[in-house]
Amino acid sequence: MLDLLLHDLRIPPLFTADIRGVGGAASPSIGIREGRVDWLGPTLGAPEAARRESLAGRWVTPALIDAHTHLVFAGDRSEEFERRLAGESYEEIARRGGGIRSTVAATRAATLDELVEGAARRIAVLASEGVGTVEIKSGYGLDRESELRMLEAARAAGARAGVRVSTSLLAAHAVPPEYDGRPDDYLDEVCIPLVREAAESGLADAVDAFCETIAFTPAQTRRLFDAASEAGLPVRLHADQLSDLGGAALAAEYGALSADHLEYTGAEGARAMARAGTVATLLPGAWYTLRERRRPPVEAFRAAGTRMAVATDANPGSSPLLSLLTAANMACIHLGLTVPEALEGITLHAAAALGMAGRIGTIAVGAEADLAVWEVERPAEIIQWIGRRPLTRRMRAGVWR
Ligand code: DI6
Ligand code: FE
Repeated sequence: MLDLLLHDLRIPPLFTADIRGVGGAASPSIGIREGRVDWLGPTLGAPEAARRESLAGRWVTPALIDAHTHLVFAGDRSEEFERRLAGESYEEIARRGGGIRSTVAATRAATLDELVEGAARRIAVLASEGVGTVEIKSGYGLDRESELRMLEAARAAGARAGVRVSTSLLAAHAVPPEYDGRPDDYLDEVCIPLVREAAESGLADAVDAFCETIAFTPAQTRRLFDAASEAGLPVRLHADQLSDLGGAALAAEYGALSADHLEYTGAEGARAMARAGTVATLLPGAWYTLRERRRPPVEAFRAAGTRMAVATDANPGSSPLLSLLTAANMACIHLGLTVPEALEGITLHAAAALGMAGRIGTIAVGAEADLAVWEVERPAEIIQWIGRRPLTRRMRAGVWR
């Protein structure tokens, strides 16, 4: 017997393709048991349920997934925002000790409680738009204690906000001041031991790095990824954001879950990612905020069959964006995605980017009952509008939030 049967609802074809009887069914319904989707099919002939609920003909999608954020941090970077408006570049500010490093100083000084509080508030904003799962990175601690505190804060903030959290250890985000000019020592003494510790404690679900001229070289990234492989943690990479260092191909070589940003990635990198099953996570919020010109090679991803996700990259510097729907809209307007591609990018493919395909980001038997219900005539309206908030309800593991 089902716990709950949701009926009188519509499911976009994108999410019913593999489900026999639902795509074509005039009146599909979703059966839920113990927090998971247990049954899908036409309402007529549905199994018995303890409770039945009509959704009054509304559209239902999987709850949305934001597969790349830096939501745990302290401090404020609005002064940097103004400096960039006055003409200074992101790289110049970073080289002068601002940027990521200024958030590091504030984050190191913050308590666990302060970090949880701030992150939970930001997660709640994403959730109010229909987000049910968020990836959160460390990377503003850059020492053992502060990085672990960030990961702990990410988990606690998710629990407080009622959202699933997937964590990534991003100790290799920047070189901290005490290791100035000694990035390899920082890797050997802090990042690599942390990979092992985060794997053993279960605090990190993956390892991430910033492979860039202002951060870590491909050779340093490889050393970190070798440690991750040894520790049994999957990897993802901030790749080819500001220059082409071959980051996409490097990520693919390590079977990365995702490579993210990718503005400078070429067709060869796109093909390597497709072969490895590495998801291309597009981050139009950073592209917009930094006024980038160069666009990620969406055509090449399509041609190669590289799956594309869309995420906010929410952070206090390069992407102060707490709206996944706005990111999806920007991915269409600025980067050239179609509406179905954008919808897949914040559900199915975002789940793949987290190594959780089949479990979230889909409406399928066996998947978590993480759902979003929308007040729109057509699903495309979810992506079309900015600031409209078309969500009416969100369900997590079978419970309305
Ligand atoms: N790329 C980004 O977009 C963020 N980190 C990264 O490696 C920016 C983080 C920040 O500016 O604070
Ligand atoms: Fe990022």
